[in-house]
Amino acid sequence: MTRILITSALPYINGIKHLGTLAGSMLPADVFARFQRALGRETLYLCATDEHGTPTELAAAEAGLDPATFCAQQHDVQYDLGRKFGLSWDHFGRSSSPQNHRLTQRFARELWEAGFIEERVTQQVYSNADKRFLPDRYVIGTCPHCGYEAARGDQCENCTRVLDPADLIKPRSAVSGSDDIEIRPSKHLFLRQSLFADKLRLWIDGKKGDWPLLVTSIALKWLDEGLQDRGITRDLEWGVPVNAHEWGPNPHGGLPDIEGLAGKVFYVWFDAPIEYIGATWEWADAKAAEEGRAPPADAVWERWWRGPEAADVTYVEFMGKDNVPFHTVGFPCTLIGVNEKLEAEGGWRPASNSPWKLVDRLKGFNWLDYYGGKFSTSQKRGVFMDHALELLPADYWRWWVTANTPETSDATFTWEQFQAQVNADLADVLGNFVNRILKFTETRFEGVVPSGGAPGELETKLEADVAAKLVELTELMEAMEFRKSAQALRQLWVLGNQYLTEAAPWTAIKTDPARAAVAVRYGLNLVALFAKVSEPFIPFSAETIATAVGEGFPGRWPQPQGALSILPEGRAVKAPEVLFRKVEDAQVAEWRARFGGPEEA
Ligand code: B3M
Ligand code: ZN
Repeated sequence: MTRILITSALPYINGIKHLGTLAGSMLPADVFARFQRALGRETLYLCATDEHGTPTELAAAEAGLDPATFCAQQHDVQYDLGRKFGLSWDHFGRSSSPQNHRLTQRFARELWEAGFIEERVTQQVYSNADKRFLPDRYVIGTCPHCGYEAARGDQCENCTRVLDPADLIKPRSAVSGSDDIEIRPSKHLFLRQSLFADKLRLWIDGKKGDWPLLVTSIALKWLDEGLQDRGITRDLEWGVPVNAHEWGPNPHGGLPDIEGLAGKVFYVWFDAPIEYIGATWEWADAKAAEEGRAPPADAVWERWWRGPEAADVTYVEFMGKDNVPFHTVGFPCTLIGVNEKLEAEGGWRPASNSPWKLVDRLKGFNWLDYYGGKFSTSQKRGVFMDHALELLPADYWRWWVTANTPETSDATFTWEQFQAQVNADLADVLGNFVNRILKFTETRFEGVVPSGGAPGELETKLEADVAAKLVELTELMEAMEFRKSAQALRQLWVLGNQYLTEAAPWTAIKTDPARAAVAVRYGLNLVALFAKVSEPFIPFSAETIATAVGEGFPGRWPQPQGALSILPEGRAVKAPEVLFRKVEDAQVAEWRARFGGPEEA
């Protein structure tokens, strides 16, 4: 039996996420997790807020809060919105958790002991006005290449050239605007990634054909450009302290005090992916606490990550394309380094000294944008998770986003296309079908699944068509082809509608009640089937539909044989309230005005 470990890229703590973030990691991960659970596989779907880094410190300051308070609040906001979107996380953790502090420090120690970490003195921009070091992108000035006056220290937005803050003419702080800045030497730790280049290439080459081309090509491009050693510490206050004792006792150990590193923290991209493991530990601790048990031994959560016990785990990661380098190169380097150290210490021994798992399947996505332009928090362009739920139930968004997953290319959200698609698929096809057959059962069959009558040619054909489509859908879901899966699901719904139109129980009832009974029975079984296969996509509506035909929820993923023999004859059923209201033209006009339209793109 396979176990499935699923993680989606960790949303940054600052700010509510827009539909693009949902499309590019969290939602497909959820669809996949729900599908895997329906198959009966032991599944662990984890996510967390990514809480460290300069943007967090600045956002907290802007909100007038210390980072810890700010993050605690924002974590709850994101957790709540995720739940309302039906994201079925087994745990939604925090990269600032004690568990992640411990793991980050432990991995750093192991890398250090193995000689994979080096001390270097780097030149950093210090702002006297802000009393802080400024990361490259928080230094702005005039681009030496094109003269653009608001170029960022890492890259010029205008001519796209990569810059160093020292290149900028008239540099100033993006935080305060002050030009009272200076270059100061500062000591940092570097992970010697270049040592692992060959191992990485071998590993990534082996994933060709298995991972999307988008993913392997981004990863290989990084390797082709020559793998650079990576700075893994920063001059910030909010984060995992580099000098371990500054944080508190860590039974897993941390780095020794290194001169010149007091008060510094690990780089956010060093500790954030480690939180995938941290969240697993948090999950185990939370579960124990809920059941009134003491925190479990490491082995309890490590069985998802290492040792012979993890041999049956398939680890699947979901992310947007910008995150791919960090997951195919950055995080694997951390783990490969730690694993090499363990190996050097006398070969793998079970559990306590076995290697950590690297990702097995990595699904990367292109962008979902808004009328061909970027979603923008600052310019209030596009739909964000909180507003989306004020307008319409979660399933409308889940359906549209999944059906338009930016897999092979970027996709774009427009209100017009959204309206057309949810009205056609959800209201006209699925909603109408469920409603039609259940209402008819109530008025003509006393609200029970009718018995009697023999299936005929129409039913034989329906069974064959449904079985074939179901096989196709199941394969597409296993392959994580979400856009095509949504298409196959829609085609299943259409098959139901076509059948009902042809079988026309409303006509048959007048002349041949037995024929009408057969058609209604098949129709109701289609409803039950739709509830099961729609669950990963539109879980809230699927539950309503399952309940309408007296089925438990969530159900098991159906087998092609017997897919239309779910309901016992005589079972009482009941038409639900309107499943999907249509999106009206007036609403589209209003929302376009409120959230921005093509004009501003
Ligand atoms: N916090 C999300 C982003 O780039 C970033 C992912 C971290 S995954 C470890 O939007
Ligand atoms: Zn420029």
